[in-house]
Amino acid sequence: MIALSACGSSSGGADAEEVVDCSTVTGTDTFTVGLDKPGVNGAVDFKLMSIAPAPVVRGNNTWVVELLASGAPMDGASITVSPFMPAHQHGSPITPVVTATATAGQYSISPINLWMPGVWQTTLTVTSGTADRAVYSFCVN
Ligand SMILES: [Cu+2]
Repeated sequence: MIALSACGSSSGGADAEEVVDCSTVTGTDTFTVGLDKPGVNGAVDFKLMSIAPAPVVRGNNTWVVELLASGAPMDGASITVSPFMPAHQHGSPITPVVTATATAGQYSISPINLWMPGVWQTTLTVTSGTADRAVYSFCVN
């Protein structure tokens, strides 16, 4: 008989089948339309406008974010997006592609590949004009 442990997997193992109970995880975000993150430099306001699937899932996700500078939608911004798993100090092998939408200041980001169960911190960095960044944190299982 084989005992399967839901918790306590070895710290060295990047186990995609690990079970994580996100209901016991604190300090992560809960998606609501317009989920607001002021940039760390105080220059850009980040608003998460939609996510698909909802809630955030393990695997590929598509998000739409709105960027505001002094309350005005930022068009033509250059944005990089980096998913990172702090517990294991690794990212994702897939680089998300950022595409401007038809709505002023809004950008679609896909795929945000959260390939392991657990907490992922996804950093959105604006590199053009008004540089700033914000982090969205979600648990997936
Ligand atoms: Cu991991």
